[in-house]
Amino acid sequence: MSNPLVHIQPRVVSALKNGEPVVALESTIVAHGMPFPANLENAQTLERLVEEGGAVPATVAVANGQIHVGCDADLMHALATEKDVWKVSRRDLPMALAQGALGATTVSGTLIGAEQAGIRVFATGGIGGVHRGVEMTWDVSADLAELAQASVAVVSAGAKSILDLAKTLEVLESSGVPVIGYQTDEFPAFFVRKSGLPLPHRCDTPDEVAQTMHAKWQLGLKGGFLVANPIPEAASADPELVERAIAAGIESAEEQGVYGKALTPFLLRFINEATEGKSLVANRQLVESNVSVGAEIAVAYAAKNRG
Ligand code: PSU
Ligand code: MN
Repeated sequence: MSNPLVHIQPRVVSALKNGEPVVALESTIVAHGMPFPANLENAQTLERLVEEGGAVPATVAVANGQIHVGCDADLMHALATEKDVWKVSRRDLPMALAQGALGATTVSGTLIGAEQAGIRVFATGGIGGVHRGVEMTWDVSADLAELAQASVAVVSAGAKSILDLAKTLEVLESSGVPVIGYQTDEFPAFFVRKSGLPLPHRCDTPDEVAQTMHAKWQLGLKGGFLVANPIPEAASADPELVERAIAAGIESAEEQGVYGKALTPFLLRFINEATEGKSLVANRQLVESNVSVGAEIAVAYAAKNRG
């Protein structure tokens, strides 16, 4: 039942066929989330961490008219270095495929690739959500709608406070996406472990998460999970430094008239520069932590499905 528009790497195909754990990774983080060469090093480290955790990595991207579930070294290098790599969310996917564009998938685009392939776990840094000032802009990331329909658990460090975190949680509740605090009772705020926003659900082990995934999908409920894993204590950034950078970034975006799909990459770049790379170090460490947790969850879920 393979779809000609979805190219799944052979080792991913065989892992899925054998019920072995696979972890999807996004490529927007490579093309638009970090500068070169940190982005390429990070992508390679993440794939290695998935392997060390006993799972098969599958970085999702778009190239030559297909969604690639699993990127080879050449494609990864192109994503990390080429100018004009498309940022591909659900909206952009048809045009990117039709035009044979080189595209980096956001959380929403990656969820589509993961679901097409049958991958149940996806690890990333931070998801998109409801932007601050939504009353004026109506800017709500397609990531939230996709989380409501793709049956995949996304491990992230919560979301950056470039977003309105409280409203982001409200939308997730409305659309029935469980947000699971991983070893925490609070929604983490990306660079920092706490946001002050309590979460109703908490799991302390990969097994508990796997059990919850199993319960949702065995019941036949469609849609995903957000597993919120706080940044490791030692990596967490100075909250004031970050908050100042974010506020300045939002102001600068307004002044320059940056909006729509350009806004998030603009803010990510702005914050990296304003914190003189401090945020980039924290960013890399938190993604690594999420990927390791993602591999553990994928292993636990695969074991549950076999047993
Ligand atoms: N937030 C981050 N890092 C990221 C992104 C968001 O802290 O790299 C990326 C992800 O790919 C996410 C996308 O899916 O930005 C959301 O973009 P938008 O806000 O345009 O939906
Ligand atoms: Mn948006």
